[in-house]
Amino acid sequence: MDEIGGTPLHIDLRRHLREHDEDRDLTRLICEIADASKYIINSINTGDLGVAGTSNLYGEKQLALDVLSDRIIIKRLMHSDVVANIASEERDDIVVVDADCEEKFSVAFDPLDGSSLVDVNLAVGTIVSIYKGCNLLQPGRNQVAALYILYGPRTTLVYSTGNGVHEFGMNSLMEYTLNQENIRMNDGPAKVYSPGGQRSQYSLGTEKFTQYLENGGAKLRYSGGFVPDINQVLIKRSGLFMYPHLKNAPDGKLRLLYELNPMAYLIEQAGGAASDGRRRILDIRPESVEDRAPVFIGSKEAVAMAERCIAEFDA
Ligand code: FDP
Repeated sequence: MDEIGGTPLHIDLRRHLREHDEDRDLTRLICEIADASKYIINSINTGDLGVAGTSNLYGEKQLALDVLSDRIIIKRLMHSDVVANIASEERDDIVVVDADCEEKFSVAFDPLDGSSLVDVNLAVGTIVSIYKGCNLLQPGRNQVAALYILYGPRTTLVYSTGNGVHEFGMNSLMEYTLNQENIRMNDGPAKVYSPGGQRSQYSLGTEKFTQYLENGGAKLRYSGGFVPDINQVLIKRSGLFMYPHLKNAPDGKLRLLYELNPMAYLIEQAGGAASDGRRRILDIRPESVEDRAPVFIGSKEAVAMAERCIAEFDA
């Protein structure tokens, strides 16, 4: 951070993107999403928490806040002039903004992940995945950027465009200023773990892996929200989140396009790993926007051990 006369000159998100020579349109797109988050925060703080009366593709009840957050982001994306196709976890169909798409970006996003936590006032977040061109159904390794915004006691934004992972905090003027750049995860065993799903439904491989984590001294720290749980792994530089394949849900719960790909991109950029238990998340080719996959994500060592346990016990 620059110093002028001893006063730190904070680097805001736009300046950070510019200084990293990011494509002008990509800078614009990321800043539009950052701007949209200000309205989402306002809605979280003041909005209607009641059920909207509609359900999404997966038959889940939508809270009014999900619908609102989706509309806020879609509107910004549609008017950004740099977006071709949009997939939102809250919509059944892809929104085509511009058929002339080669030079534009396509965006998949979960406007308010962890919405079942809204009524109990726990942390929730927005997750965004960005591709160049029109195609949203391609392996996550082709993403050109990913980011999440965590609405916790503080609001933070974490992004990567393939040149490291950077964290920003929202200040009192509602600007995102740099907290830390080039976040790198530590080598070594996971210090915390966040296990999604019911343990009675775990496969033998996942059960053995859980025992390995516990015997290694990892502490259970599960918030119930994917964004805060991943943020914990990243900011603590160590840890493991899983939502594994379950006996009653072989594909787990989380969605590849909206949740797993962007988080896998960010965690890999920070030196971690993400696997469905057998393959790298970013190598999975999605067949539809609804695809789900099991996930083991975080410290490399722990993810490798999860794969070993699954190969040995879940054959
Ligand atoms: P939610 O249903 O509240 O939106 O994929 C969404 C998610 O929350 C994640 O944020 C969270 O990690 C997971 O589901 C929690 O699932 P369980 O309800 O099965 O614990």
